[in-house]
Amino acid sequence: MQTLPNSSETVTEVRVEDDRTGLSVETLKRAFADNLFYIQGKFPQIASKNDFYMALAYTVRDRLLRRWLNTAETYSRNASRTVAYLSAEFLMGPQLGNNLINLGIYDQVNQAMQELGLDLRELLEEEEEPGLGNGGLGRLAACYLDSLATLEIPSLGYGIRYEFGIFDQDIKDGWQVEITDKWLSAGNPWELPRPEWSVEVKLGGHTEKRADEHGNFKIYWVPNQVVKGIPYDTPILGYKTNTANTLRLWKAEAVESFDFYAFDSGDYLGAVHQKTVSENISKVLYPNDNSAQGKELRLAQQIFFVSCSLKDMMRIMEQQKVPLEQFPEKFVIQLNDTHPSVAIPELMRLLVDEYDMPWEKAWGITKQSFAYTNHTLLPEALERWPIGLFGKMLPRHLEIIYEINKRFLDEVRMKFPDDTDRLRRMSLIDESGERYVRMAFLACVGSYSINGVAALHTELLKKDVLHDFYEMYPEKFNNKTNGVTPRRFMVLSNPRLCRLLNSKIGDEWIKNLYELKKLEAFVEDPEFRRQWREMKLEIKQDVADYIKKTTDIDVNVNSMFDIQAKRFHEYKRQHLNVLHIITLYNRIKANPDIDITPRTFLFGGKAAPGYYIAKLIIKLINSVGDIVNRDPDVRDRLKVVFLKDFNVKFAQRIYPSADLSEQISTAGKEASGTGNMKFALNGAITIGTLDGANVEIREEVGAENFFLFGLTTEEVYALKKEGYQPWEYYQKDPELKLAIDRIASGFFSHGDPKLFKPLVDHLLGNDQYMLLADYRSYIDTQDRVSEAYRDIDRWVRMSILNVARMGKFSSDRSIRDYCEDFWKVQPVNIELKEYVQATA
Ligand code: B1N
Repeated sequence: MQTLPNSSETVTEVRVEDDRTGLSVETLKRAFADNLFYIQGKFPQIASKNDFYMALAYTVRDRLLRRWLNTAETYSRNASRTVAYLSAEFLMGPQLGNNLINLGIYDQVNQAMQELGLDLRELLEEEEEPGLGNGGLGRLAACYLDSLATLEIPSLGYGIRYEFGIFDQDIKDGWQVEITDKWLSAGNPWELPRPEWSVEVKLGGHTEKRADEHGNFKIYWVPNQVVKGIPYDTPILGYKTNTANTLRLWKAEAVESFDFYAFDSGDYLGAVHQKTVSENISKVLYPNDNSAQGKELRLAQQIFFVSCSLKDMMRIMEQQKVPLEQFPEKFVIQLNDTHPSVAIPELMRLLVDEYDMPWEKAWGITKQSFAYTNHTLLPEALERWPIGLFGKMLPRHLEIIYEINKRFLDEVRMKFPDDTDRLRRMSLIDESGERYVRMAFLACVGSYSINGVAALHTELLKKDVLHDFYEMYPEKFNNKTNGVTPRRFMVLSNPRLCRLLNSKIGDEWIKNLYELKKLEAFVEDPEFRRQWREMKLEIKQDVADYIKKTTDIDVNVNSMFDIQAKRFHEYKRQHLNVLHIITLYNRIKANPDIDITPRTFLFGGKAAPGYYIAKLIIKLINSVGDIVNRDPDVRDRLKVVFLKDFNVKFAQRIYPSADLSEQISTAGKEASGTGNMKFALNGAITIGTLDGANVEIREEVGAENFFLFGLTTEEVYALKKEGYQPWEYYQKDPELKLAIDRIASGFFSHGDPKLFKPLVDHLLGNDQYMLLADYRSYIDTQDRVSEAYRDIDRWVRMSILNVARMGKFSSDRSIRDYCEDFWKVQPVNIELKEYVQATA
């Protein structure tokens, strides 16, 4: 017990160090035992693994809370300018390990658990991850929250607390089977509900023009449904800072848990039904990556979380006594794609209808508050809402969009007189057939900044999808190449690599990833290369053990681990990878003694449940694996493994083990990619097209350390234009022909030629993603990869240089760029205060 300077005789003051804040092994052990007893209500002999996990999670949460409250108090006192990151998805992954790293107490906790006879790794495994996202877009939001906190930037993540996140994937008979993700069933120790900050959101109904009490005509929205949003807060701690920001996710509930009126009138079931309808809004994440569904419930989700978030920002301003006019000074709202873009008309509605602000003033505030990130060029992923559906759910917002559009088209007319075709092209309403609201265009008009997520992607936005908007507002366009957090994807996931790095260059790189450059000095050191090689082998052995345990397949750790792990989509071309596997297999069948570099092909990833061809590609991989893995001619030189249920937890396990990273999308289709960065940061060499951030990765690591193949974006466009004939490639290339014939003949489907026919027809028919055009270049490049891998010392050099030169791809760099370029927000230092309790 420590006495403080001002303590008197009668009052003993104790530091609240102790069990809720202390970081020593002894204190951690005591706190853990205490939480097991008082929160889980268990004694060790009867505690389950989940009880132990929960006790540890609460022990860690206690240590976050002091930083969290200090941070909130500081922001509130300073009324700090704040980034509000609006995203329909936050793919956070497990929280415990990351919080241990960021608190800097991983080793202490590890020891504490050991001394209690528990295994920290097992407890980490116990956590059910919050999978509230599909893939790259949702994971990017999570990496950005980590970097925002690490850089001490005041920020709030706003999203939806889906009861069911992305489905769990099982594989039955080679096919994907979806299982609902009940991530909340064992309780979530990381969140705090804040019912006192609940808000109401209106839906449906109609609008009316009526005189107010002063006789002025106003528009009133008469909704036919009201739902309540309840915020659930999760602390987001920065790496070795005191900053703990907030992720605020909204859960939907019925306004009255029981509708007494309906009950009185006898409509008991109707009343209960209304409750179900409300709760459905935050029930489940839409499981589509890179495709828009146009479903009513999805629009309800969007307006729901957006309206809750904007009202929450207004509450914060009121609490901090910041006048509403200063909205753009207090907040910058980053729109993570168009999913939250209905925020633009919603902010207008709040200002004009609810705060009686004149239109011009409200519009001035709105367009200074929003910044829009586009994440895709795929036409099927660009959101557009049928006018009928939109107006039925959001009648007032539709009127507001019409008004925005009218004024916007006047502006266009002014800048480009007598250009009616341009007006038609740029209108926020697509009138070419059934009428739609074009959300990307709305986001462009309502934002002061528009960015793509990799240099090439931004150029293509300017040239193509948003070309007219670029001509209209060139000053709004800018690039922000994606990044990933080295805390989760190196420190936490790859301790062996980190130990080796730290032994050579210290640990500054964790906060300043460009420090990795210092590794280059060691690339000529044979002892270092030996250590590097040994490290990789150990990691591969772990993964091999895992594969054996989960699939019963034996893999050779000296074979090249060739990995493609990402969502399944035709444009990502997992089936091009399969064509390579089949080609190697065919070479072995033609000449069983052929000298081939042994490879283990690993696949992981989910397909959208309604995406038939993507699911068929999963089935194809498993079918090819069944043949290749069992064929005695192969003599274990090739193995094909599909690892089910690729999620964040699993990704962390798999990235470190890769020798080769497959980034093989059709040029011009992958906006950025972030898996490409995670692999390279863990020492994999990339085989890839000039697509997304691959272009910049290659620039950084050097062309000699990157395996490039395939058509460029321009070549793709040109070939499409001149009339691409996949059939000709098939006819001209015997290896290609044989590979496709093998699939078509039923060789991999127990003689059934029908099973994979839809896939074969796609390829030989129009081959939208140009696999056949890129096949030869891919195969030849893979042959060079195989050659390179035989010179393992050369390979290790390439691996080291990849890691050394990947500094650019930290999400810290991305976030710094956002801050300096257009968020214009400064770090705020958080002092860690000793909370002092006086006891008599
Ligand atoms: O966003 C990532 C990029 O690295 C990827 O290249 C890109 O494909 C991905 C609708 C999306 N773009 N669009 C989506 C997700 C869900 C949905 O309902 C679209 N995901 C991306 C991060 O920038």
